[in-house]
Amino acid sequence: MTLKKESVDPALFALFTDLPRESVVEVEGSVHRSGKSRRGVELTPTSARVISRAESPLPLGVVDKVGAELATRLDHRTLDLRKPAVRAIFELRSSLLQALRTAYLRQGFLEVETPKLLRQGAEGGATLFPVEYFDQRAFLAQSPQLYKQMLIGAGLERVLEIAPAFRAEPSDTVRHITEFTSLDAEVGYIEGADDLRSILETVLVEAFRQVRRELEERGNPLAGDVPELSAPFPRIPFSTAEEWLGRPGAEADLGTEDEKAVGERAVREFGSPFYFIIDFPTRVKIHTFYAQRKDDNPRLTGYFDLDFRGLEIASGGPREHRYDRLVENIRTAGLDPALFPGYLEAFRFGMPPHGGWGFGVDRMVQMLAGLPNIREARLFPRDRYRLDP
Ligand code: AMO
Repeated sequence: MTLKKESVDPALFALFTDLPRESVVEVEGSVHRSGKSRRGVELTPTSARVISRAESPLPLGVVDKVGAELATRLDHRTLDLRKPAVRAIFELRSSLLQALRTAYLRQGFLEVETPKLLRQGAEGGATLFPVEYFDQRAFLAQSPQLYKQMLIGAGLERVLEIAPAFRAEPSDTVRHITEFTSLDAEVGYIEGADDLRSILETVLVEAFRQVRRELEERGNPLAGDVPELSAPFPRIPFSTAEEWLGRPGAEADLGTEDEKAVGERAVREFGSPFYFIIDFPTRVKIHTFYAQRKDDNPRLTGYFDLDFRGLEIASGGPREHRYDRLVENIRTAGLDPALFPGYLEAFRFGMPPHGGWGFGVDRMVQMLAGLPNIREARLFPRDRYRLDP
């Protein structure tokens, strides 16, 4: 809009100069081409109506170059989201979700929704959120793990769920939040973990191509950050990762710094942003009672992580589909099989070999958009301290 004092009605000129930034106005006027404006057109107003006058001062600048602290930005998120650079992240997120969904459906997956109010968790007691459920105690779902497996027992063969998952993560890190979006897949009649990995690769190669194309069409500045992928992704045995870390045979899970160090080496050696860490030892996955142990080497599971440039994005593997061994695994994990009646029943009346994975959408957006903190990848993030807005 051009506001030259000499070409605009004085009352209108006064209205605009007095109007606080970010107010909503309806303007009428004449539009003409202009080489000076960014959009190539300028508007000379003839009348204006203030629809919503913004309060002043703003708690957070929208057009200012000066960066605000993340906490301030999240406290005033509706203003923060007006910034084009922030909006670009959520265009990427929307495009990624859509592209992943399309790619999975093309592979024959059925999209499902499972309960988020549960009697029992699947991912360990430490991160369960209890909920008062009338006169019973329930928990928020940490993952759809048990239900996606039950649906394989129901004969659905390939299921996909994109839904919130809740974890009472007490630690304040840049890669953990208490409410995240998990993309879960489960596949029946598999022969081994490679069947799972090859579906995951195919889906990601296709989805990334689509996201990049869409963002380019929209002129989104993040388009160039979406890499062209090629399958297969490198596979690094867990034991090799431990050798790289200088602690062969330690059989301890990889911490944040370990993942980063392995990531640097993997990307350098293989030149692929994605790589699998395969064959996790049983000792590392002991709490994951549903993970199948290898028959020929019970010290190993066929479990894998999928990492992207040093951050775990997904994890999964073949499940234990044999009832007796599953019950034994539940006991070994220190749990009572009686806590899982509905789940275990699904294994008593015909359950094919199956497996799947959980994929963290927020971490993927964080990495693609180059965000230092996972909170920036969600519109209204939740963490140990943040419940508002
Ligand atoms: P896991 O616990 O490894 O596996 O979770 C799968 C993926 O979900 C993401 N994720 C998180 N993202 C943000 N904040 C968190 N607090 C958080 N916790 C997990 C990560 C992780 O790789 N049931 C299994 C999956 C399976 O075997 O199918 C599971 O939940 O990106």
